[in-house]
Amino acid sequence: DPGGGQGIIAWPMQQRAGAGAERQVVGAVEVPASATPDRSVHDAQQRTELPGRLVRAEGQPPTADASVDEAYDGLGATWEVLARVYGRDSLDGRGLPLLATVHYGRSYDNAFWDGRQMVFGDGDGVYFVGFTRSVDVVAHELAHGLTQYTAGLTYVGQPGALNESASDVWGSLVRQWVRGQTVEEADWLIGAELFTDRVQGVALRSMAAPGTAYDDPVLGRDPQPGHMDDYVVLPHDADNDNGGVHVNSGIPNRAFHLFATALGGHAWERAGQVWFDTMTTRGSIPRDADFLRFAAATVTAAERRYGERGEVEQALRSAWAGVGIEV
Ligand code: ASN
Ligand code: ZN
Repeated sequence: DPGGGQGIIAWPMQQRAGAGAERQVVGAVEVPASATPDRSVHDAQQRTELPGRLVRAEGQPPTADASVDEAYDGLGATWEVLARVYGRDSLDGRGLPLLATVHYGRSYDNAFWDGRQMVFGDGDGVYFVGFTRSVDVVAHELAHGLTQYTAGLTYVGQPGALNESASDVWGSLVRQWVRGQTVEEADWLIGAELFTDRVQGVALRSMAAPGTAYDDPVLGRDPQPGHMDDYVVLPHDADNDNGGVHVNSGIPNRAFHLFATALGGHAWERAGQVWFDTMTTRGSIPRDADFLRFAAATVTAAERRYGERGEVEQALRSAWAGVGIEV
């Protein structure tokens, strides 16, 4: 395959740790309206030394480089959602500076969070374009940092798939917020801008319909299940995506989609708030939480914020049941 790894994307050799929208405030607001993010975007100039050359610091004007500006804007959108919607100042809740590097490596078909910063490849140009094109992918990588500072979910097996899914949830929420979309208007796709025309597929993943994002002679077929009956059991090693963390994430992804669409409106409001509370409340879930443990914690979070046996809890239990998890 073009990436040389298993499946559609070359996962890094060693696993790294780890306009028009209505900006409605639904959570506790702890971030002053005057606060701003602290972004810096670097250019690796096709090499792999990090962070590379600083090309755009906070407050500086757009550059002539689309990758730099897409990364800068994507970091900004993610920071805005965390701050304005959920009242959290950056990944650590204390204004952590946001670092990104673009033009990482040559024809690099991926993006990642290395435990300290986001890194984006340009894609090979044959199957993939630059990985900053999709704002949800920028937010996905940033969200790995949020998970690192909060729930700390171990990146293997079910907790790993929950870690991946949480990044897709934040990614999609940021995409929807930037576009001002309701749950019905949203496409629920991750990486919809990353494929070249040659690829038979619409995106890297679909949260609404896992397993249907692509089916291509070269890239293969989207391997994601959307129900526990189809859970993919893989060895828990790096050659097998740490037990299919990017595969089985389809199950909690679809649970979130079912939950958000049952509630209607904007997904970042009640549905997103329940996921945010679950991920960021100390002691809510252990680092090695499995799907059932996580699902139970979302119910607790929903009860705390929206009351017991209400509409939100009802929608949530039905959503989990819809993917084969009874809580
Ligand atoms: N793009 C992948 C991700 O963020 C890279 C990785 O860490 N396996 O999940
Ligand atoms: Zn990820």
